[in-house]
Amino acid sequence: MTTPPAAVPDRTPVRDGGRTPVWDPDRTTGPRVLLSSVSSDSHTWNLVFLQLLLEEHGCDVVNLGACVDDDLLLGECRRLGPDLLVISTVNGHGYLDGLRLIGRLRTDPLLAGLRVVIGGKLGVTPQTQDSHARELLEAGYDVVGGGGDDTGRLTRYLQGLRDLRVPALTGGASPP
Ligand code: B12
Repeated sequence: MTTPPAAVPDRTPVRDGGRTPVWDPDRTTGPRVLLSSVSSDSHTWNLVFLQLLLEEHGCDVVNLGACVDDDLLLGECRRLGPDLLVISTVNGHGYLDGLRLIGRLRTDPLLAGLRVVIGGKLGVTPQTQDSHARELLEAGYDVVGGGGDDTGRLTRYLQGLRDLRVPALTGGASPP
């Protein structure tokens, strides 16, 4: 007799009338992460990579995609109320876009306390990566990843967010 495979929670965000996705409270189990790029950046594989990485670490991800205008991003943060916002940017303008964005987030009464991480290729030369990262941290980001594949900082930060949601019951067992 073969053992049936363990039930895997369905983490797919549901659609809100065909528009952008929303989290279904019955299916959300991990930290809710809103993933986005900045307004100038059209790269997308970075976002695909990060979505998979975040999901592998138990997060429920809504991915807004590339070239996301600041107003749209702030609106989605207010509407969805994520536990964490992750910004990915690689086109070299991330430093400037990122500074503008965090300024708006930290001065918005509803979003000032939101956890925000940014990473990717922040500027156009590797030499300025560290100074850009310092400035972004001082401007209000909680974590800044930079210099290419710097996902370790993000995954270490995620460890601390693990307990933000109650784990879903996947079997028939009663809770103790
Ligand atoms: C494919 C590509 C494109 C495609 C994108 C197609 C698509 N659908 O995505 C096209 C042709 C459209 C494109 C356009 C441009 N591109 Co381009 N592109 C690339 C290329 C070759 C690969 C990018 C990629 O897909 N990588 C795969 C993903 C998985 O890796 P990644 O993006 O590097 O992300 C990793 C890390 O950065 C990190 N990371 C990313 N985000 C985050 C976030 C956090 C929080 C953390 C912790 C880590 C993290 O983790 C990821 C995995 O390791 C790179 C060069 C290269 N080899 O990297 C140039 C590159 C990114 N492009 C570049 C440029 C300049 C442009 C253009 C401005 C060119 C132009 N003059 O028009 C435009 C951008 C237009 C715009 N408005 O943004 C530059 C950026 C320069 C810089 N930052 O120093 C690069 C580096 C090429 C170069 N060496 O000059 N590009």
